[in-house]
Amino acid sequence: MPALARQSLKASSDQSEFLQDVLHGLHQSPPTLPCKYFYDRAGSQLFEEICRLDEYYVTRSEIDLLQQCSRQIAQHIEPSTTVIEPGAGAGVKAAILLDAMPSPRAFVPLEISASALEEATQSLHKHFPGLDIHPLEGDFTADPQDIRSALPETDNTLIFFPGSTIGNFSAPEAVEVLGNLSTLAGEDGHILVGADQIKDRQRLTNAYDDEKGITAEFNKNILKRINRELDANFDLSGFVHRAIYNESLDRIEMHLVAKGDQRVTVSGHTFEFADGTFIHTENSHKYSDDSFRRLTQQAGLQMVQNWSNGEVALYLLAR
Ligand code: AVJ
Repeated sequence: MPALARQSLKASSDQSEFLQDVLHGLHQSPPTLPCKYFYDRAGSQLFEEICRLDEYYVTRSEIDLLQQCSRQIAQHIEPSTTVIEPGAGAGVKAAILLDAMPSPRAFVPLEISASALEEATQSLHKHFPGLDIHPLEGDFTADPQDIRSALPETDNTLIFFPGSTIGNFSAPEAVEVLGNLSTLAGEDGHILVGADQIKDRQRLTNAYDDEKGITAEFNKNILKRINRELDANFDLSGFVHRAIYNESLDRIEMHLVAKGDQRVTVSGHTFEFADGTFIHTENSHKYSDDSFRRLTQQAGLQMVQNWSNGEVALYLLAR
């Protein structure tokens, strides 16, 4: 019987850390909320819905690409490799990769959303009944040593980081994330990263401002969560979703724009948002091969091979 009992990394979904992050963010200029807090149960479900939208090409396109190149990827990977997937979501992409690998040693989904973690574990266990699965509840920005010590011993490690999650980070942060993943991968380890590519501006903004308003609901869900978990009183009808493409920084920015003056208390701390000002909730950076290669180099990693279908790219990196 594979190990299905989930382990937790210390302080991963700690309430006081959530409050600290929110207060700190709202004191910035412009006020900011960390996008990792999008993913409570409702937020994770809304994100799954986003992935099925016509406008949101990212997930479909990456699954397509992965199906096309998983055999080639697997050729670079030793037998008996442990695959660690930070932010595993529902585990659909991992299944494609694991299917192409000769004899994976174990799979470790690492997730801040307990419900998504549960779903990934169940579905992968069904697909691969013989595979050791070690679900780990926590934040992939945690100390790589802490993550390692919660895992079984392994010779080879592949860190699977698809979905353009890296896009949430600014260049210096992304370099730090890649550095942490490199430490987590260990000596002979590999990292497979998915990144979204720069493309037509209208397609980009449509992907983050869909017709049905699911992305708007996803964006506002963070306010709902703060109201519920941090004793706050955001008026949800007082903020409007906005997605803009920042050309100079090659990123989509998601904002919540105040409609009329807003006054909000969060656990006794008062914040004012004047009409038309906004809370910055997410960045989603888009890359060219050149800009991604620069990140890789700054993190001290080698690019082993890369694949693209003209929409999204996969980069196989090694130390
Ligand atoms: C999960 C970070 C890859 O940036 O495309 C989707 C999140 N936000 N729609 C992205 C997201 C709005 C998504 N990532």
